[in-house]
Amino acid sequence: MPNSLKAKENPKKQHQPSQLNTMQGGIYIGLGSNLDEPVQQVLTAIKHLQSATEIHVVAVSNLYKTPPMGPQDQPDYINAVVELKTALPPYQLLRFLQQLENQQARSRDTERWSARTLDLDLLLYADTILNTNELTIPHIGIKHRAFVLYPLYDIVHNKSLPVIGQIGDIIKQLNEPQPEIINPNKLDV
Ligand code: A4P
Ligand code: MG
Repeated sequence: MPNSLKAKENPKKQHQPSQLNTMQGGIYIGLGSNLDEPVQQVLTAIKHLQSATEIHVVAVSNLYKTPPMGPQDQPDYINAVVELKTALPPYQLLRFLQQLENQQARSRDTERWSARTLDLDLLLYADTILNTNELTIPHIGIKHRAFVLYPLYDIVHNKSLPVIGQIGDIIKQLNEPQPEIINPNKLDV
């Protein structure tokens, strides 16, 4: 499987080692878009994460073109996963992600799993387990979705993740082909 892209930090924002030490690591965010130039939507969201003061982006996966889960009368998605460190606790991070979705014109008055400009899912927050309406961690879909597992594998490889286990093993059990990797320079999706 392919290597992940190197995280490019915003040169204007540099975290001091002392700040990084106080941030929680092992946090993974799933990004998805299938409206209004999805590749650009995902790249813009990654840039916003990279420039947020409270967030340090550790790694970025490849971008994948994936068939829609849910209603089939919608375009293919672009999906990716980002690994973070952050000073934000889980609910504050969720609210921050929802603000980013809103900034990128995310509409919420639509059918479940319908097309969207940007979806940011909090997949894992270290070894935290939460089961509330507002926030479920680990995200409920991780183990069943090729569009989450393949980009996650780009970043974690064979490392065992808390609560979830080894992504390579889960991918083998899922038995779905690797989605197509989209080079960000190729914008014809
Ligand atoms: N919520 C609970 N836990 C979480 C979490 N871990 N991360 C709550 C993010 N949100 C979480 O989310 C609905 C509610 O889930 C929020 O109010 C939040 O408090 P939403 O983003 O507003 O709505 P949604 O995304 O339409 O709903 P849902 O059920 O979360 O959908 P998914 O699981 O995000 O799936 N096909 C492909 N190929 N690629 C995709 O990325 N994505 C979806 C959406 C459907 N089909 C797809 C893809
Ligand atoms: Mg969602």
